[in-house]
Amino acid sequence: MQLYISPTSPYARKAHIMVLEKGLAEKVRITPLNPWESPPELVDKNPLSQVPVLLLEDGEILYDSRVICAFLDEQGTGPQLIPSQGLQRIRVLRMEALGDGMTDAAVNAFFGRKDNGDNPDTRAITRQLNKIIAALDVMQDGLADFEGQFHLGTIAYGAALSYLDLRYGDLQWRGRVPELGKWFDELDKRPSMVATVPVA
Ligand SMILES: N[C@@H](CCC(=O)N[C@@H](CS)C(=O)NCC(=O)O)C(=O)O
Repeated sequence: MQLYISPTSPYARKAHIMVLEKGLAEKVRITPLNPWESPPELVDKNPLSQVPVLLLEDGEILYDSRVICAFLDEQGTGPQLIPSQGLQRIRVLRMEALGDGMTDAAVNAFFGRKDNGDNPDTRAITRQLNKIIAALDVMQDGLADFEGQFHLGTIAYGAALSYLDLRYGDLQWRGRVPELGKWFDELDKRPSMVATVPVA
């Protein structure tokens, strides 16, 4: 299999972490590229020109990190990272939605700032930053429910929080949610996290 990523993408990082945690490193070739340049190699596989994309052995193509993570959880040898059923499953998927949603807001704000140079749309950017802050509060409020666990929900939180460190050092999010910060700093020591640290 072949996994297309970009080294800074938190969505692609979720998929890459799943590969490592499921013991699939030998079976998946990691291919970094820049999705923002719409390389034909990527657009041929995903009309949205987004990473991650997973190319299967039989030529089938999967895109969107949620689809890819669900697929990878059924492969390999590592522990199951998405519960099969019930409220447990739904709660993990809701955590994934919140982590990904916080990433969406962070990516939008980052490019809103970068692409508009001296003339950023501050109202739109503030709206995205407010989403990030509200999401941080909800993550910390739910800490007792997921502390000590490891699954796709915590992977999504980890990828999103790490992206804040990468793009929003000035936000100093740990000052607002210190308990969440401590939890993340422990998670961040996991070999699959260390092996996938984003490189700007
Ligand atoms: N919902 C998608 C989002 C993927 C996404 O937005 N990836 C970004 C990288 S951070 C990308 O490839 N952007 C390029 C573009 O939108 O043109 C997922 O979870 O995979």
